[in-house]
Amino acid sequence: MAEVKIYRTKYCPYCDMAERLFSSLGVTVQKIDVTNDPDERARLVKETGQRTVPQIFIDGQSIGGFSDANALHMRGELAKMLGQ
Ligand SMILES: N[C@@H](CCC(=O)N[C@@H](CS)C(=O)NCC(=O)O)C(=O)O
Repeated sequence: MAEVKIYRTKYCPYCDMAERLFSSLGVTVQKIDVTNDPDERARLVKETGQRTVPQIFIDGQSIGGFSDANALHMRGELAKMLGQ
């Protein structure tokens, strides 16, 4: 099973939707709350080029936010990335 990490903030509807999406696929995700961690947020911006949360990684590879993950899911590509 692939390792999924979701960087999120405390009050974040898109983060909640991302967690629900992976949960619906039976995947346990590692949640990293960066609400009070500006250094980690800055590192994420540098790594992903995106300023929003969630930022989702599958086996260390950035796949973007919820809408990106959902688009992969709709195209049937997310399950493959998850090794399902
Ligand atoms: N298209 C993005 C939208 C994400 C988004 O707008 N997230 C909000 C929080 S729910 C955000 O990061 N707002 C800017 C901020 O908190 O700095 C996605 O689907 O992940």
